[in-house]
Amino acid sequence: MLKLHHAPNSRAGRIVWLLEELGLPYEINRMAFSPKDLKSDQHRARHPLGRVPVLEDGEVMIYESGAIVEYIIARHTDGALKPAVDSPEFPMYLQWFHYCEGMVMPPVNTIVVQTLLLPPDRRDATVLSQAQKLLTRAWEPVETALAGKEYLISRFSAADVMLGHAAFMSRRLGCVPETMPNLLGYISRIEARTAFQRGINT
Ligand SMILES: N[C@@H](CCC(=O)N[C@@H](CS)C(=O)NCC(=O)O)C(=O)O
Repeated sequence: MLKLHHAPNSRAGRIVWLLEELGLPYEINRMAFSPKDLKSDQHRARHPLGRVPVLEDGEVMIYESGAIVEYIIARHTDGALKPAVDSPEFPMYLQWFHYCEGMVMPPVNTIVVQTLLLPPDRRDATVLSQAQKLLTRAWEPVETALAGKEYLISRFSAADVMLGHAAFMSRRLGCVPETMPNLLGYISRIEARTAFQRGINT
């Protein structure tokens, strides 16, 4: 059975969400979001940087949330939640799927570090405000792309699992401006999905 190495309030929620959307059986190794669990020798043997998510599938051990999503779709479905390679929607599917970790999550990471993880005396207001500006700018093309659409392509897809989760996290950090109604509506639709709720509440 698929085994997900997990910590709460992390990108591991994306994988729970995907598994729930697909109705696949899985088990969870629950760890605390703390160095004691994540930086243990046992977990570093799964992920050298001691991060989550990590997926175990028999002999396979794989990390990077996007790679895990691709892996599950390729090995455990017959192409669910992904347009066919020759579909006109395939390029945009790929773009938004990778835009998540490529463009959105780097400033999100900085904001988390500068507002939650660092002790107050080590936080840097300039670094924080640069990251907030970068993140707002990164959402602008998504706001435009979502005009008149429910999801990133014409139906719910794994690109939404990636970027939708990042949008939810950004909103939680107070970094989705009220001037982006398409994105805010999109986040509400994401939040209404039962599988998503399981993903973030696991
Ligand atoms: N690009 C990686 C990022 C993995 C990552 O940074 N995960 C965070 C949780 S969202 C983590 O494990 N942080 C713990 C730490 O940095 O000690 C992915 O998408 O899986």
